[in-house]
Amino acid sequence: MDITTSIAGIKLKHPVFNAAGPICTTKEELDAIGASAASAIVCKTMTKEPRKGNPEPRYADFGRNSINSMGLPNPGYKAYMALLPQLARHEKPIIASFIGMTLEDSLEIVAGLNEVKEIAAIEMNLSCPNLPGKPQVAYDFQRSGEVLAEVGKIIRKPWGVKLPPYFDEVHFKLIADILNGSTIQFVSVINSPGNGLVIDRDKEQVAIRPKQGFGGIGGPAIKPFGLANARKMRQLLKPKTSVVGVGGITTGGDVFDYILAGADAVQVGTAFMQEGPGVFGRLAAELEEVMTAKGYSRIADFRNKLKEW
Ligand code: RRO
Repeated sequence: MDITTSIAGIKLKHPVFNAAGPICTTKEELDAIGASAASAIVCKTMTKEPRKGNPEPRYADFGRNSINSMGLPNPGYKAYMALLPQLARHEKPIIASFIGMTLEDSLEIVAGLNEVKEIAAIEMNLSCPNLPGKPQVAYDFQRSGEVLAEVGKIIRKPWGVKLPPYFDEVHFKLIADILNGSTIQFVSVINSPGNGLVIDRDKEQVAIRPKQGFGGIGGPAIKPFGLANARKMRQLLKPKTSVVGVGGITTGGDVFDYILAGADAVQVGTAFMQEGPGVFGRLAAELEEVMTAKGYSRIADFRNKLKEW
């Protein structure tokens, strides 16, 4: 059995690693991912300045799903420039996630990350749903094109973007055209669909405090949208652009589905939050079980081979 894969030319032992977001902010948290079976380490999306994030409670589970409005708590990019090299001993690719509040911020962060040799790739987050008063850049197609062009001029690492879900055929094509005109080598789809609402019925209250209870949704509830966006990106992007599927993965069967739909690898958010770092090894082992049952011995045997009627 060979479940190796690659994204943006970077080899991975298997397709399963963590999504930027849950429990990947501090050195201890990142070391725990390094020590786990995850095939890569992604850090919490970093900003130019350190941020405390939104007021608590800002994360809640509902069944196997989640709602969050963390508001980007992180120690800032300079702290990660010092911290990420310390993860090199885990001998797996380190992926730095960042977001700029302005284009100037993005360029400053990228200039810094360029200098850190231990960073294998950079994921630019265009889709944080939880900043009060700040729309998601990826829903503004013109601005997305401008940011991709300007960052593309200076970035010196393999890089990609984290996108929100799109729900309209026209929007899939618009964003794909912009991405195909950029220098990105991978997309991660999807970020948590924004502005969901979860209610605690006993308390007759919203589940989280920020933004009147509105937040990004994770878990199996969003898997059909994650799958659809991964598939559309695979169909519309240049073949050499890698697709990383994210959204609602809780079993090896879910990993299989994403790869069948065209993903090269997958990231896990809510299930990692709920289960801890053991989730990565469990999902990789379960993927092997699904492949064995189906008679497949390599990822390429079924990647992007989803049948239509
Ligand atoms: O920190 C957050 O509130 C957050 C971010 Br940056 C993101 O990209 N996605 C999300 O669900 N939460």
